[in-house]
Amino acid sequence: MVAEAPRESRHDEIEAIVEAKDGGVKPVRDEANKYTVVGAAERSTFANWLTPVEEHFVCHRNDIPDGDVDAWTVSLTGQVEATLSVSDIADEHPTVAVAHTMECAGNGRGQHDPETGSVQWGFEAAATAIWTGAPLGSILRDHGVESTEGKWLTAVGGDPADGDDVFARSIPLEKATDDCILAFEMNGETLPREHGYPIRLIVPGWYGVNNVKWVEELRVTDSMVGQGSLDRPGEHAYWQQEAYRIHPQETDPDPNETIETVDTWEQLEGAVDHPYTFDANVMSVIGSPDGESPVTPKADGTVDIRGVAWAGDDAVDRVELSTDRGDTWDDAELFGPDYAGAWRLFRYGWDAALGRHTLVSRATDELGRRQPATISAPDAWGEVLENDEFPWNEGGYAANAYEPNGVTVEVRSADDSTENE
Ligand SMILES: Nc1nc2c(c(=O)[nH]1)N[C@H]1C(S)=C(S)[C@@H](COP(=O)(O)O)O[C@H]1N2
Ligand SMILES: [Mo]
Repeated sequence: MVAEAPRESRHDEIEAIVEAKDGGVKPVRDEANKYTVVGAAERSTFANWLTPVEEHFVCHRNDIPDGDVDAWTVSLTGQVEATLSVSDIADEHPTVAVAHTMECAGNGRGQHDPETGSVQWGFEAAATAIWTGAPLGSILRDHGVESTEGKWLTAVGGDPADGDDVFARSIPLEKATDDCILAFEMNGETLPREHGYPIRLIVPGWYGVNNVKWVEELRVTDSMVGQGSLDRPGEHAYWQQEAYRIHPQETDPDPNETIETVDTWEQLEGAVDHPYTFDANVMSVIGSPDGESPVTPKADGTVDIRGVAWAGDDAVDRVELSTDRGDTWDDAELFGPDYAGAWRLFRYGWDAALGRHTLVSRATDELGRRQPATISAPDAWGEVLENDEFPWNEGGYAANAYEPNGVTVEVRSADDSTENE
C-alpha cells in the first residue's frame, strides 16, 4: 500500500475518543499514523455479550464530518432516485434494532509474522452492540426496488477523503434488503460522532469495513463499485477492489464487477481469487480469566472460563477449550442470546490444577469450518487452510487463528491468596 503523510489531527482525535470513552478503549499501534484507531482496553470486554459504547473499538481513515450535520441527507442513486433527510429515514419506516458483532477485517493483523503494515491489532477490534434504525429493505422497496437478483448496493461515506479515495463499499442487494439497516442509535444512545452520526449502514455479521459510517449515498446497480462508477470526482475503487482484499505478497488483485460467492471463507477456499472481506470468519476470544492477576478456584476446585464466539452470517456450532495450549480439548457450553450476526457466549468449568496454564479456545461454525491454529508463513498460499493455518496475507486481513489469542493464567490456592491479603 502507498504510504501517505501522517496527519496532524490524528493524535488529537484519538485522545479525544479515549477520553470520551473513559478508559474503556486504548490506542493501537499504527506505524504510518493513517487511521483513527482505538481497541478494547481489557480482555474482559469479551466476557460479556453486550459491548458498552465505551468499550467498542473505533476505526476510520478520514476525518469525521463536522459542520452542519443537521442538514445531512442520503441520496439514493443508480436504479433509484431520491434524497432523504435523517428524519425521513427515521419517521417513514419501522424502527428496528439489530444485534451486530462488528469486527475490523484487520483484527489479528498484528499476529502476522513478518509484520504487515498498517494497524497492529491483536484481538481488540471486535464488539457487539444493538443498533437501532430503519430497515434498508423498507427504504429501497418504497423507492421502487423489487428484484435483488445479481444487484449490488454501494454505500458512500460523507467523510472528507484522505487523498482522492472516496470511501465506497458494495454489498449484494440481497444482503442489503435482508437484514441491513440505516442506524441512528447505538445501544439505545444517539450514535456517537465517531461511530457514524448522524447515520450509518449496519451489515449484521460482516466485517467492519462494510458498515459505512456517515452514509451520504446509496447506489443500486448491476455491479460492485469500480473506478468511474460514481458521479463524483476522485478514486472510487480503492476501498472495494484494492484494500481489504486477501492476497499474497506483491499481488495486485484484479477488480471484479460481480462475484457469485459472497461468504468470505468460501472465497478463501478457492471460489474467488483474492477474496473480499465480507462476512466474518469463525472466531472466538476468551474474556475471563484475563491473565492479569492470579485466579483462585472455587470451593469445588473449578475456575469459570467465559468468552465469545462468532462466525459472520453463519451460526457458531461448537466452541472447544484447551487449558494446555492446544494439546487436549474439551467442549465448552454455548449460552445466552442467539441472534444471527452476533456472537454467542461460551463457558467452561475448568478443573484447575495449581500453576501456570495457557488457555486457548477454538470455534467451529455450522458449516464445519474451524478456526486454524496459526497464521502461515508469507510464501505459503493455497493449501494452508487444510494444514490448520490461516494464510498470511499482505493486508493482514480476516485472520482467525486461535493460538495467538491464548491467555496465560496462574492458578493459586485459596490459602496463598489469603496470605497475601
Ligand atoms: N465512512 C467510513 N466508514 C467506515 C470507515 C471509514 O473510514 N469511513 N471505516 C470502516 C472500518 S475499516 C471499520 S472496522 C468500521 C469500524 O466501525 P466503528 O468505528 O463504529 O467501530 O467502520 C467502517 N466504516
Ligand atoms: Mo476495519
